[in-house]
Amino acid sequence: MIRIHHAKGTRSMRLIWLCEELALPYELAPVDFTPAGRAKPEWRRISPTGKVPAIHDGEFSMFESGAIVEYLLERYGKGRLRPAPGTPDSGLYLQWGWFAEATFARPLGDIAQHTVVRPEAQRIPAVVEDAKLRTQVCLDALEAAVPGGRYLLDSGFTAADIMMGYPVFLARRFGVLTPANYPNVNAYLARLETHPAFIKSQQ
Ligand SMILES: N[C@@H](CCC(=O)N[C@@H](CS)C(=O)NCC(=O)O)C(=O)O
Repeated sequence: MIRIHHAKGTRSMRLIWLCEELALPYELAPVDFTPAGRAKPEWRRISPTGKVPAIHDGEFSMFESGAIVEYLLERYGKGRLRPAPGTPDSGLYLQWGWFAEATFARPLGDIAQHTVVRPEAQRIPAVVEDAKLRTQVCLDALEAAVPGGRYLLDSGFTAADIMMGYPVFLARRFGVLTPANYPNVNAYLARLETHPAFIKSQQ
């Protein structure tokens, strides 16, 4: 049984979403997402930097949401939700999955740190303003990639869309994506939100 260490509204939603799409059985282990909870030695043994998510798959445990997505696909995917390795489509799949976490989620992480995660005395408003500009550059890139709200790959929905759903969702939560800007990204998010597996991931 896969155990997903989960806190609502965090990247653990990617793993719930993936397991739901693949119809994999899983259970949720709630994480205490307070600063004290993330610092607890028992949580640091599972996630050394205290971040969410992590999983257990039997006795095996790992952290980093994108790596967990790939591991679950390798182990249980049976070729679903990702193109065949070594193909150009696989290159695009990797490009967008990495972009979602390594590029797009970075400024959003800065906004999160300086609006909700850190104690108020440690928040720097100028960091938030700069991070919003960097988020817009990523939204510009995505706007061009999902005309009419299509999925990232011509072949259809893949786990790259699961990776991307999280920063798009955060961009909306932080008010950088609004109903009035980025029509293609809004249509893309609306499309993702029709997935029953996405709805389950919001628990
Ligand atoms: N690259 C990591 C990022 C993990 C991450 O930053 N998680 C956030 C929640 S979505 C977190 O735990 N933030 C608290 C912190 O930074 O201490 C991943 O994809 O798992």
